[in-house]
Amino acid sequence: MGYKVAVVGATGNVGREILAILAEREFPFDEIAALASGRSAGERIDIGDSGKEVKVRNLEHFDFEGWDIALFAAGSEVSKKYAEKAAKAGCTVIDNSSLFRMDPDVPLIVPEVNAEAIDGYKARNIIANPNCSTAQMVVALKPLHDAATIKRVVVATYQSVSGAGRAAMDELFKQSRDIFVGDPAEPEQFTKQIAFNVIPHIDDFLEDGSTKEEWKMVAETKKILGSKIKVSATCVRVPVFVGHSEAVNVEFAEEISAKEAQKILREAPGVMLVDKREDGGYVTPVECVGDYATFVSRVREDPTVDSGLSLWCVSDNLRKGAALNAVQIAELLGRRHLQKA
Ligand code: 11C
Repeated sequence: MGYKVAVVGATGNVGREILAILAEREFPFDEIAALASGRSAGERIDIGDSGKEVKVRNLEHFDFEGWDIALFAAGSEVSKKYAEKAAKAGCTVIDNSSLFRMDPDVPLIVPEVNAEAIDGYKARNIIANPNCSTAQMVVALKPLHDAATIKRVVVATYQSVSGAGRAAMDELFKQSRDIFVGDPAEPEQFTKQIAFNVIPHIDDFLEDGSTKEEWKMVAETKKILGSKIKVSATCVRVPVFVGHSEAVNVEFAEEISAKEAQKILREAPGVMLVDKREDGGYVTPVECVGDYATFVSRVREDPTVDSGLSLWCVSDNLRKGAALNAVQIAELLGRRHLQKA
């Protein structure tokens, strides 16, 4: 007997990846409900490359009772309206939005990093998935934190447009073409031209001059790795379709050399170290698309502090940053709490 799994936002970037990954990883489901707004209801949608498809159902009229797990990937507004309803009906919610992440009664989980924290999910029957930029960074940092205790992280991100949704991907495509052929290219999804440019602004501005995306990286990293870690983040949108990159500088309490860090990262769960210190001996976003790993490259000592390292990490933001992590949470939930005979 398998699980009855609902995917909310099934027609979006992350929803489609969730369906693909459920199939790829042979998640033991008996039935999948692909849920979306009334506009998409009735369409047929592929369950990845499995050869199976499912009819999209209208979320508004869906009854979550009798369903085991709901993976929400339709943004905070939809989660606000339906996640608690699903959780109260007995269906455990794994939510991709930022809505519940900082709720003390909702575990924020990256399975390679803080699997044990999932045990607190029963308070609300909801588990939160972190922001994509946070997820890949904590996968890379956790084994180094265990080895030498991280004091401070300074990170600059290079985030792909897929993080902003399908319309943002279309805008990068269309704008690139328009600029190439000399047509006017007005920004719609972004505040400035994204093609052949970079934009140091993701999500809303906060009073202190940082953005909400930067705040998420700070607050979520503390919740997952420990509140003593100081984080300073600058989040930047770049003209890449899929794959977020991060330049990370880390200061440690104890000594750790680049060689030791490479050895640790080579063995770390969820990490793929590609660090050849030669032309092309590092990973770029186009190479990580469709993969599960967080790729780490360019590990080197930072001589400006007592014990510091700099590194580069790259991951598929729609996978480890969202859909894959959500499915891994569902697998963890199944192993620890929702066993099926
Ligand atoms: C982006 N990281 O790249 C965002 C997308 O809090 O889950 C995910 C936003 C979130 O635009």
